[in-house]
Amino acid sequence: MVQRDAGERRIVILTGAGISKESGLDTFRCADGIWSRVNLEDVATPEGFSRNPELVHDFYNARRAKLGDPAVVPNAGHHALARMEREWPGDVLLVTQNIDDLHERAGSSNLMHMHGELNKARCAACEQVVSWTMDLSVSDACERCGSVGRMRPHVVWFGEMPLAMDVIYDALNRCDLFMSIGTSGNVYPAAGFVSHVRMYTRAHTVQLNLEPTSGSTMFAETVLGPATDVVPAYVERILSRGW
Ligand code: BJW
Repeated sequence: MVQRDAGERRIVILTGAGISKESGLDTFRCADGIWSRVNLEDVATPEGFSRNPELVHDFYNARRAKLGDPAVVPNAGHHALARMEREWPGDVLLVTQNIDDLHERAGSSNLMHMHGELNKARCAACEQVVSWTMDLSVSDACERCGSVGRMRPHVVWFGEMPLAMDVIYDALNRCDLFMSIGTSGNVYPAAGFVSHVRMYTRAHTVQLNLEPTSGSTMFAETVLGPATDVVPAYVERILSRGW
């Protein structure tokens, strides 16, 4: 195999709810996680939104308000990934399943929100996406087409197509290192990225997570621990001596 120097070596990083846990945001599938309190079919499917849009708005309004809490700030894991993007000489693409904006606030800019963004809303009638930091309600009107009651959170629910998949698969196909951080690997297509990378590239694959997951054996390397410890340490290792 032709070895490429560091300036040509590409990194793709996938993050999930675990990286934001120590910033005060809940994960989904931990014992005290979001799905232990609400029924995902009610709040995270298009059918749930059609049945009861007020309930879905309440759910996302509460999470948007929590994200706006001054105590919720990026942690050492987010900052380490921003450092990786700044200091690694090759391409670094950060793909997050999270709808929070903690990666941006830490300074990451080459970033794809594959499950959408909490601080945006979308008109279901005309598909216009707008910045939205207040509560959303069924009486809000679209500023572009004027439809009332069609504004929804700009998030990807079960049965909907995740965003930017062409850009993401293109990066996965060309990467030399794939890192998966703070995700249980329960939700596809993100859960399938590691097997895709192993099938189509010779990239090194590493999982950084609090605990083993059902997909841990798919990774060449697993590092267990809280994101605020293991992510800065791993980034330091990559920047000082590669993988
Ligand atoms: C720490 C830590 C610390 C804790 N430090 N770590 C079979 C094959 C392929 C697809 C499917 C299939 N069967 C069904 C599907 C489709 C479905 C799916 O995957 N279902 C599964 C339940 C099986 N997928 C979809 O529908 C997706 N779309 C799709 O496939 O499109 C193609 C298509 C469309 C239509 C027809 C046919 C094909 C869309 C998925 C949308 C997911 N949406 C959600 C909610 C919206 C956003 C929001 O409200 O926030 O996204 S669900 C929820 O799960 C959220 C998350 O982004 C996502 C992933 O969760 P994540 O991040 O992994 O969190 P957790 O809680 O699960 O894990 C946290 C981890 O962190 C744990 O492991 C902890 O240990 C760890 N941790 N503290 C480090 N301090």
